[in-house]
Order: sequence, then structure tokens, then C-alpha cells
Amino acid sequence: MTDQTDQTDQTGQHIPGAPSSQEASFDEPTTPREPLAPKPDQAGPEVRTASGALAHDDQAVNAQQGEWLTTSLGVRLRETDKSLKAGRRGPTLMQDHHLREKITHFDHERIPERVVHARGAAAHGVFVGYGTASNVTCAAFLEKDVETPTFVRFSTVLGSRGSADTVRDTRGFATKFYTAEGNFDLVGNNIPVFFIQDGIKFPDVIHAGKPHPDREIPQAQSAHDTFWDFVSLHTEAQAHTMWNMSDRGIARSYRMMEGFGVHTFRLVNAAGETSLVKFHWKPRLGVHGLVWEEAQMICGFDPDYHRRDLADAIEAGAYPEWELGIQVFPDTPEQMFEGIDLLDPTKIVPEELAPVQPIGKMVLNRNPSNYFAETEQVAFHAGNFVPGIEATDDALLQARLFSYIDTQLTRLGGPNFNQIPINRPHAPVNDMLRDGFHQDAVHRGVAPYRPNSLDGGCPFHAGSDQNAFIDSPVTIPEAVKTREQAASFDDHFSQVRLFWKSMSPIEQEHIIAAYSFELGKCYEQNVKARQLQCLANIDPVLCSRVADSLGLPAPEPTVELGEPEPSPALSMVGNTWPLDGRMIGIVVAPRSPLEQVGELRSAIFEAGMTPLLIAPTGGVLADGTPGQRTFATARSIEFDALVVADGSSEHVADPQVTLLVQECFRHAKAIGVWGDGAEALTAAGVEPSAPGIVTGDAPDAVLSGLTELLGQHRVWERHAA
Ligand code: HDE
Repeated sequence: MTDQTDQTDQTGQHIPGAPSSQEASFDEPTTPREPLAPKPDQAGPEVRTASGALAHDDQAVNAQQGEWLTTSLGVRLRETDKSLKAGRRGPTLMQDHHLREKITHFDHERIPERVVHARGAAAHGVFVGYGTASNVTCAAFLEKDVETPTFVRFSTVLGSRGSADTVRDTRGFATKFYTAEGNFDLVGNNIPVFFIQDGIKFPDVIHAGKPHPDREIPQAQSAHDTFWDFVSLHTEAQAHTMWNMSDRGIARSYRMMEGFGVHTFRLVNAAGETSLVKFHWKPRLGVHGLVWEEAQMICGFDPDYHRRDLADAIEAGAYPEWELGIQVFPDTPEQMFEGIDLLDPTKIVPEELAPVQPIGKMVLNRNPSNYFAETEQVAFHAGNFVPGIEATDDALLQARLFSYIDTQLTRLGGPNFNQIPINRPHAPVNDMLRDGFHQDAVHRGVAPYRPNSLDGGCPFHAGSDQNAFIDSPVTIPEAVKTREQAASFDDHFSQVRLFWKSMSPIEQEHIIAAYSFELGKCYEQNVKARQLQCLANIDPVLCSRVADSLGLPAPEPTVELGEPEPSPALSMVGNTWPLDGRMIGIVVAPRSPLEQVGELRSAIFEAGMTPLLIAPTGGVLADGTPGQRTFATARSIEFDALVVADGSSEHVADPQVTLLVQECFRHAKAIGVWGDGAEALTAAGVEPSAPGIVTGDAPDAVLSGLTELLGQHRVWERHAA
């Protein structure tokens, strides 16, 4: 048998996406064998026992072993295709234990999906501390060169488990650090502000965003009446909504998103001194979005787009990377910084006022080997802290501290969800929590209580010299018990204006188009009018442009519009970034010069990207190189840039090729042509002199032009034009 990952050309480079570690044989195999190993890019969680100790050295053996099919109790089976019947024509007998076990287990394969963030994809990785945080925290995993295994789950918020990846939505960015001092979860989002200031409003905003309760539509989107009804009435949601309407709401890739802890957290150093911080993940590849039309098309053509992109990049060795950074603020009694309330999760502190200081780096380098066991069963908790990191009184965070355990009780079927392999800590566990559904540990001793003398007084309390978690003694000012919040929380618009003013003109155009689309999909005129009033309180140009699109009058602001200092760090354009894992489509035809095409493919691989050959039909080219796509299966959404090779002139009139070129052009993607491939431009009505078109005599010149354009992500001048 050949290694499936060799499915490629003579250069030894492979195209990601083979489903198994071995190529499927044409006939059903007849020789028994041990279960296949995972693919080289995959790994399961390190298999630990419920106490955190390493289980069997050979991880595969912990899950399944032996070459014969068995029942769940290890009895070998000789037949699983036919049930036990009274005679060849039945009826089926109740006695068929294997049938009943198989069907019963199947009937219960699904668990409830997450109430929010149901749709997700994940990867294993490793975090390395820089040691630069030791002045503010004693967390051991942040010390210099300490390596900590991580598991990261990215998600959308609104959609069901089977919904599309590229809908306009917030993305979850949840990281589990398996540190030597216990698990730390940083359960963040790709947007640094949240819809609401107090967790008690969470069910409201989610009910408003989810499909309407009567018809259960629309799926996984905010472009509907209940959502805009809520956010235009509960105006603290306007900050988050503006971020959603920006290109951050339609990420190009999970690899190209920032991550934020959102809340302010409290760090404690070895001397017991505290600071307030905000966590940031900065992606090495920069922050990039899709084009809205493209995002919508992907929902149909490849609803698994983000999931596939993450897995393919890791399989291709283009490991996604982020730096973890902190903004540090003094822990003063008022918990404010430069007039910004640090306990208000609808506000950011601009990076220009408090720079993000890098404290470590994370690389995602292994795909999960089983979606259900890992990505579905992972249980994050915003309150999983380690010594040196603590919660603040942010009322949103406080409610989360309750919610995450509570939700797992039904989702994962009982209180022992931390014993599921992906959730097990790598630190020793001795917890006195006993019994319950799915108890995996066989506890010893007779005294799971403290104090005791019967188990020798064990387990003992740890002191600070044993790295115990100690809640810092924080002074709570004398106060009255009340259902109110600080007056500073009442400013719902000034930072939304700051965000708008920090956008480049092209990003502002995209935001106007996004509001116009979303509100245009609403039915109720008063909901649209009310949201226009909110936009008037953000910016008159934004408001009037959206109002024009809706055919409604633009209202006057009801608040005073300030002139905030823009924060350039909020803009996604105007820089250049690495290209790892980008996809380049190459249209070839039987007459194309295959040697040159081969050189082009090798150069693309060398640049850390993946070339996908698009040929008129399936099969291999004359030199034996396999084509990855045909004119019938290729669609522009899959490629970051397109090349039409010499020798394609007979095929450029093919409607699929024309469509490819036109869509790439519309979606601001770089297009390169060489030789008579240039005729594809004419067929598609694209001017060779238009921005982002690279023409040349040879593929190397075309590639170098494309690479330069790709570094800026998209040819945005085309949209401006
Ligand atoms: Fe969550 N959130 N959340 N959330 N959240 C969940 O927990 C909740 C909030 C976030 O990939 C649930 O295990 C409440 C903010 C992510 O498994 C649930 C409130 C932020 C994920 C829950 C918030 C988040 C969740 C659903 C308001 C960004 C996915 C399943 C007080 C900082 C984690 C689960 C994963 C998941 C509750 C607000 C991020 C129901 C009550 C703010 C990334 O417990």
C-alpha cells in the first residue's frame, strides 16, 4: 500500500486532504490487521488517567486494539452484516445481542450541541513562554522557555453544529493550556468587546440572535428582525455590532484572526502584587476578512471552509501561530485607565494608549484524530485559572463563572466531564469529588472528606510554597446591594465612533454595505428606523449612506458626537503579511507547457503555499502530475489567487473558466496570466491593466508579482474603483 499523503507530483510535495493515512484499495480488504495509525498531521490528546497520570505508553492501544471486530466487552464477532433471524426470511430475534447493542449505542451517539458556539473546529498545539510576564504573574507556564501543550477550539456563535463556517458572526477562540499547575482556559473571542455588560442579559441577546422561534429561520445569521430589534433597543450592544459589521465578522481563516480575553483579568506576581490585564492573541499571518459575496457563496460551495483551511494548513506544515500579549494596567480601587472603565466589557483600551506586550507564542501543529472525542467533548470554563491569574468583578465574567460548569452537566452528561480525555489535566489530581455518572477513576481510601484521620489526613491543603491557588484579598469598597451599574457604563456610542473613525475608507465601505444588507433583510420598518437612530449617534455619513440604501430618512444624532483619536491598530489593511498555507489555483490545459507548470508548482510549494491544478477533466496530466480540480469542480472561493497558464487559449471560452476569472476579479484577488492564458482575461471582460492583474512571459515573473499582491491579502483598489 502507498502512503496516501504522497498523492502528488515528482517534487515530493503533497496536497492536503487525503481522508486516511493509507490509500483505499479498490476491493474490500480481506486480511485482518491492527487499526490504522492516524495521519502524520494528526494526534489525539495525550492519554491520561483520571488522576492526570500518563496512561498506556502506546496511545493507540488505549482506544482500540486487536485485528478482530468485537462487542464492547471484547467478545469476537463473526458477523455484523446480517441480524439473527428465525429462518432466512425472518422475523428478527430479540435474542440478537449484537444487533441490540449496535443499534442502542447508535441511537445515543449524539449529545446536545452547545447552546452557543455549537459549530467549531480545533487543533492541538504548544505554547512557549517568553518569561516577560514574570514581573506581573507567578503563573509557571509563562516562565521563559516553558513548553505547555494546548488545545484550541474556534467556533461561530449563532449557528447550529451543521451550519456554515463563513456566516457573518463573532468567532470563539478558546484555548486550553495543560499547565504543570493545572488547566488554564482562555475562553475568548475574535472581537475584543462584547454585546452586553452584565451576564444576566446573555439569554436575551442569544434569543434575539438565534432563529425566530416560530419558523426557526434564519440559520446562523444576524440579518433578521429579532436581532436588530434587540441591539437597537439595548444600545450597549452597538459596539460589538459594529465590529461584526466590519470584515472581522467574515474572517478569511481561523489562522488570520486576533483573539481577545475580552474581560479584564487580575494577575498576581510572586510578591503578591496585583495588576489588571487584557489578553490578546496576535496572528503571525495578520488579520484578514473575506469579501461578503464570497463569504455567502462559500456557505453553499464549501460550508466547511474554515474547518478545512485549518486542517489543510496543519497537514501541509503551515502551522498557525499567534503571540500572546497583555495590556497591563495598575490595579487601582476605581479600576479605570485613562477614563476607560476596565470592568466594562463593551470597551477596549486602544493599543496606542497601552501597548500589547508579548509574553509567549503558540503554534498549532496537530489536527485532532477524532472530532467527537476532542473537538466536541472539550469543555472550556472561563473560571479555569492557575495560580497567578484571577477573575475580576466584571459582571459579565462573574456570570460566566457560573455558566460553564452548569452547561456541561447536560451537554456531557454529568459532573465528571473533566475526566474525558481531552479535558484531563496533566497535573496530579486528588480532588475528593466522588462517584456520579461516567466516573472513570477507581478511587482508593475510605475518607473522601476533610478533616479525616482514617486516610492519614490525606489529601492535605497546599500552601503558597506548593503553588496553591490563592484568591488575592481584594478590597471591596463599602457599597449598597443593588441591581445597578456604574454610570460610566451608560456611554454606548463614543467607542463605536472611535472604531468607525479608525477604519480605512475601503473598510468603511464594507461596513456600510454590511449594515445595508443586514437591515435590508429586516421586515419591520420601525426596527430599521431605530437602528438608523443608533447609526446617527455613531456617524452621520455612515447613517445617511445606510439610510439611502434602505430608502429611509437619516435621523439626527441624539448624543453629542466627539472627535476621538483614531486607533490605527484597529484597521486590517495597509501592511504586508506572510503567505503560509495560501491556495493558488492554476488553470492548465493539454497544450500547457508542463515543465513550466511543474516549476511554478514547486516555487509555490517552496513559498509555503499550496498550488491546486485546475484541468478541463480529471485524471493526470501528460507528465503524470495529478490535477486536483476540474473545470466542473473548481470554484473561485477556494483560491487566494489565480493563474491561467500558457496553452489554455482553447479553453478560456469555457463558462467555468470565465466565471473563475470574473469572481476572482470581483473578490479583489490577484490574477496572473502568461502566454495565451491572457486570453482568459478578454473572455471574462477584465482589462489586463486593471489593478492586481499580473501578465508576463514566464511563470516565475507572474508568481513574483502575485506574491507581492498576496502579501497585502487583497487588491482593495479594485473595490475602491
Ligand atoms: Fe460563552 N458560553 N458565555 N462567552 N463562550 C459558552 O459553554 C456564556 C461569553 C465563549 O469552544 C457555553 O461549553 C455566558 C463571552 C466561547 O467549547 C456557555 C456568557 C465570551 C465558547 C456559555 C458568555 C464567550 C463559549 C456554551 C455571558 C468571550 C465556546 C458551551 C455571561 C470572552 C467554547 C459551553 C468552546 C461557550 C455561556 C459570554 C466565549 C453556555 C452565560 C464574553 C469561545 O456556558
